[in-house]
Amino acid sequence: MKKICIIGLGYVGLPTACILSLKGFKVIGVDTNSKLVKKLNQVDIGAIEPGLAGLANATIRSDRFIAKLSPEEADIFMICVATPPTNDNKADLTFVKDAAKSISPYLRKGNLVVLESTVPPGTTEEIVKPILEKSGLRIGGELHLVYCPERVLPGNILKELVENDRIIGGIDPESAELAKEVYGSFVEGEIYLTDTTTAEMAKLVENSFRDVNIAFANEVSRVCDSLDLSVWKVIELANKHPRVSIVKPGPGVGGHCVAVDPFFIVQKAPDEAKLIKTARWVNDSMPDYIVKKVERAVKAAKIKSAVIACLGITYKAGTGDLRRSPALKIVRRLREKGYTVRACDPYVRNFTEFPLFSLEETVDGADCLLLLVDHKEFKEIKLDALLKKMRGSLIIDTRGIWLSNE
Ligand code: SAJ
Repeated sequence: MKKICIIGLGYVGLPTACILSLKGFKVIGVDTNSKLVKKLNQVDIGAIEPGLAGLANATIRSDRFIAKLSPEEADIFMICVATPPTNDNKADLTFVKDAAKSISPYLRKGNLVVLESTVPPGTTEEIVKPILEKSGLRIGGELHLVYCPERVLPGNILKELVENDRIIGGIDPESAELAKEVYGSFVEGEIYLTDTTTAEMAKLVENSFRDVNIAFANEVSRVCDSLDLSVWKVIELANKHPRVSIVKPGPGVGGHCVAVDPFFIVQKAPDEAKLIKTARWVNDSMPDYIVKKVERAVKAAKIKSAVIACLGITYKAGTGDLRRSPALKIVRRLREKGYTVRACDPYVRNFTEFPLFSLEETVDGADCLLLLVDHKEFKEIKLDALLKKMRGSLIIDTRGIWLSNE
């Protein structure tokens, strides 16, 4: 039985650990978060991702997956740690470097090291490789090294981990082939082999593509507002063209991937990545734009001491994840501006920053209904029913769940 040591048990490392242990590998999961390690080994893990907690608890019980605070010898090492942006939107590679250093003493001839974390192009070759070389092993030959970016969509991770195609960038072709065998044990999609830097760039380009497309939709939305047109109608009609497929505008882009990764391209090629940088600006400025839209609407309706009902605070539909949530930013700013703001979200638990209400309490007596997240629970509600409970009739539907049908 091959042994895999996975460094970082976050939203990618943990499901990957579970799936690999299901496929017959002996998995050692390593994380510096002692609470998480303890909870995992006590079969008591909770997770936002649907199905993950149950799967983790079941695999821990099977004894083929144990969680630890530090690495140990293995056949394969996978680095799945976070690469958060710094204050000036550069990739903070501290966790990647620490992970590479932490496995170095345990590396043996013939081992495979995989980096999955999202990183600027060149990181595997220029940063990880020199750290691993300190083990005394020759990279490519004695120690195999690849970059294999994760591609899973939060909210659908367990399915996408298995079904999505994967890219493996090898430091040499032999490393890539070895990694293909490992990923081939659970990936049902195609596996494409390339070099490390191309694979790193492909990952960043995927999320930048999404960001630029959403920025285009958001810009169209702002233009339509200025021309007093319904963006939903305009996009619906434009999308009838056989080669046009505009995504949905919204209150901005959140989460820890699409809102961050494009900056890693800008970091590497600031003079060339103009469109990518502008898209980030467009999407990051959406929360402020929505707040101004609310202010304008309230002023135009001559409402004094407006009560604003905010539906949803998560970064996107169907999750309780609040990271970089544009909806949460909007609620915070409206509160700072002195409005009476009531917010609800059926997916958020243990939130302490401000009180959350039930949907009924949120809309009861409100002047303005501000839809921020297109959770299915909100989509199922009839707008008329909500309006009856309100004092006023202002509606700002940033996700088009009601207004797109007008
Ligand atoms: N959003 C819109 N309009 C849309 C689609 C999304 O405003 O039409 C917003 C969402 O509300 C959210 C943000 O964009 O705030 C990002 O959501 P998302 O569902 O597009 O993506 P993430 O961040 O949850 O996951 C992305 C995925 N990347 C792509 O689809 C290219 C996923 O496959 C990646 O694995 C993940 O980033 C990652 O970890 O990099």
